[in-house]
Amino acid sequence: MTSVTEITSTHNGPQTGIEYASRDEITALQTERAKNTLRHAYFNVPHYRKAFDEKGVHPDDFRELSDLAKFPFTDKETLREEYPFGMFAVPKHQIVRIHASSGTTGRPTVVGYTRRDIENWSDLVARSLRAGGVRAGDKVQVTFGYGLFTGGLGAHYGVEKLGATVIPTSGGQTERQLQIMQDFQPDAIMGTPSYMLTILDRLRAEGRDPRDTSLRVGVFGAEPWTEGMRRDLEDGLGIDATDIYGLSEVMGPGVAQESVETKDGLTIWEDHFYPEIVDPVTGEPLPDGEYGELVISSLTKEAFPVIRYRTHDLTRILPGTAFSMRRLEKIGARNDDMIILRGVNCFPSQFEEIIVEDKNLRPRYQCVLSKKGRMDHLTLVVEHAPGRTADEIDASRLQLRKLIKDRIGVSVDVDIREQVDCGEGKAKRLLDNRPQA
Ligand code: DLL
Repeated sequence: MTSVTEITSTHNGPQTGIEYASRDEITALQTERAKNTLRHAYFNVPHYRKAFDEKGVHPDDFRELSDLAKFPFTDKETLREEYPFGMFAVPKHQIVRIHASSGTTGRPTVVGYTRRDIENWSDLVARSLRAGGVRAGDKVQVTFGYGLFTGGLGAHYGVEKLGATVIPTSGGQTERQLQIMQDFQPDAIMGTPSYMLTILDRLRAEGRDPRDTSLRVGVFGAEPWTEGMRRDLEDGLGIDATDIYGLSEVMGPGVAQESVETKDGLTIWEDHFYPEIVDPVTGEPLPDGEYGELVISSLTKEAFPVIRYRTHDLTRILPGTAFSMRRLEKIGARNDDMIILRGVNCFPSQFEEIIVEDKNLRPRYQCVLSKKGRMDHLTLVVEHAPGRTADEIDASRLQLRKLIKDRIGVSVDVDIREQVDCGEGKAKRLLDNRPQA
């Protein structure tokens, strides 16, 4: 058997152009790598052995990619049960880095990386940045948080790998970010789109023209954002803005990235990840083009292989355009962010799409869930643009309520304020104030 280490090594070093390979080549590579990963997981992680055995499947049952559907899913719950290191597939001394998810609910999930995992991750972030229009020699300000969160360090190593200069400002301290931006003249910036909006608004508040910065491109992700938000950032800052996707359990940023040329969804780097879309309720695999929950299997990871990981992210798979690898449609929602109001399912990003149409409002908002009697009730708290009159704000409140009713079919209260604090990292869009059952 070829070891995972050997097959990984064929794609280290300079770009081989795999992202332009033929579908047949990609399929052959994925098949070989999936087979190795299944064996690696089965023979080195007790959880996978047990889960495969219970389902009556063995890595030898895998012959082609569609066979993957016979294997059990992995979910966050499993990773939590194995806290902290139970899912690691290599001896402890081979782990060179540990990251963890924030763990706002329950225990965090912990992921480990070997030296080669870090190399692959850096390569993929470098590839993502190149697709997003960043070039060797550029200076890149990284405003993702540094620490256990994968955003900061993941981006950092990718920038260096690309041959660009990293400016590791991490998140927050907006005044300082602006100062550094002015003094160091970065060509590109990375961060959450909601934090970039904070930077944009602060530039305006200081009377500076945000289109006059040195920035040429922005690569934003770690949370859902709409086309309207893209327009706001691109027009406001005079930059090209693209979307980067990833999740700590699967690697971190750089699992998928949008091309600056096409801006039509995110190419998933299929030489390292195998995507599936499944029905979120039944778990049945769905064909390309249909909406459902994204499930990802890693194909080269050594320390922390993941088999059919349920991301809870809702999207669909589309054919390649800028690259031969397939795309994910921009991820608008997670199924656990779904709000059900009198039987109507809705997501925070649907409200964002309407908010960005109104020049009196800023896409800084929160959905606050409460109870009115026995019914769930939603108040949409939104920030208004500076200097708006009481009449303008009133008109926007009525208009927003009406558009939400007309387009989404739900009645909500709208509360427009001068400031809405959504945090400096990932924006917290949903606040559940309902009494616990
Ligand atoms: O957010 C990794 C990351 C860092 C991605 C920086 C991109 C940039 P986690 O904290 O584990 O990892 O959160 C992963 O964030 O399942 C999605 O729900 C959401 N998410 C990440 N990127 C996007 C995106 C990082 N581009 C979870 N669009 C994922 C929409 C995103 N949602």
